[in-house]
Amino acid sequence: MDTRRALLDALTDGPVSGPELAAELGVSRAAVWKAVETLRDEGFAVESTGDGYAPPTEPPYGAAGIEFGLNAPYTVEYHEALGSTNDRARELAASGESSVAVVADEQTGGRGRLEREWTAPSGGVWVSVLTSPAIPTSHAPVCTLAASVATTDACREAGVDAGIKWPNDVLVGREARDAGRGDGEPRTNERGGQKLAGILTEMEGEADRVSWLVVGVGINANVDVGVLPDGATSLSAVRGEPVDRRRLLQRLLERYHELTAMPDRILPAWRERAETLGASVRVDTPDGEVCGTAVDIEFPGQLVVDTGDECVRVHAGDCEHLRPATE
Ligand code: BT5
Repeated sequence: MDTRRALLDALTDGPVSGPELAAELGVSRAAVWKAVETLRDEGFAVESTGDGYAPPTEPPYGAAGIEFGLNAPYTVEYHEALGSTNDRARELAASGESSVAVVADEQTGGRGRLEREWTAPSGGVWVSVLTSPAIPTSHAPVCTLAASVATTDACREAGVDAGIKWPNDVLVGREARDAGRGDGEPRTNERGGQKLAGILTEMEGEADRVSWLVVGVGINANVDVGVLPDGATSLSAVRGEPVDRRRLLQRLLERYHELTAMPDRILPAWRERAETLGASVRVDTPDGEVCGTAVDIEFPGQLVVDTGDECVRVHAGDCEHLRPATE
């Protein structure tokens, strides 16, 4: 492990002295000091106290701040602005890197599926996680499902009742919509069912093995709804106040790591959070339109739609909820 990351990890448990750390890591005190300076250069204001080095009270939204206290094995690469974090992650994959989360405050060329544009102004959480999972390429869609669950959970922890729309959207969920109904408080109702986040998964590999996989997640965190396309909303708009992006992103990364390490848990977790299941849907697929009731999700990610005549398995497409599930 590099000294910078070891220092960040050590600081999580409170102040640590230079000599202690040098001994623990088997590096010189000068190397420790250099790591402290590197963190300070990144805007992570390590303090020198009588008890040793202490972390800043409000870690910034940057590489060191996001890695600080992060319980997932990713190195964070942070940019103020980038074309697309997925493009940068693909570059890193080409140079043989893995377990990296590329984060940007703003994207100038954010991409959705099928080369659609993704609006990504400053204030959102725009991240691409590069990994090399030991799975066949045909299983890769399950990683998108894991990312939707992780995103939903991170949004819920931020106090917004989010739910999943197959295949890759996170919306303001059903309960938030219902809660806002008829009580003179239109904030959640008005934006209910609207898109909070989207996911773009890209990969390369041979049939029997993924060589790299990039899961790009965009969450409209602290974003003014006025700059978003119709049908979109943000966490700050729903909450009425900004969200802690650092915590949101850490939770997302931790849940994504947890779930991908235990693939058996992904589908059950997805089902519990899905807005699509039970809903009447219209899915635009490469082979035409499928209409019916979404009844289940199957490994690694196909939606089962009961058309009334038969159950059709849909592997890819754009899904519209015509009527939500009634419970
Ligand atoms: C997605 O595509 O929803 C995938 C979005 C993935 C974005 C992340 S951000 C980090 C990483 N880097 C990238 O360059 N991309 C990923 P899709 O299902 O095709 O939806 C795209 C459609 O969503 C657009 O055509 C717009 O209608 C709408 N849209 C665009 N920007 C949006 C936003 N910020 N919030 C909600 N909807 C948006």
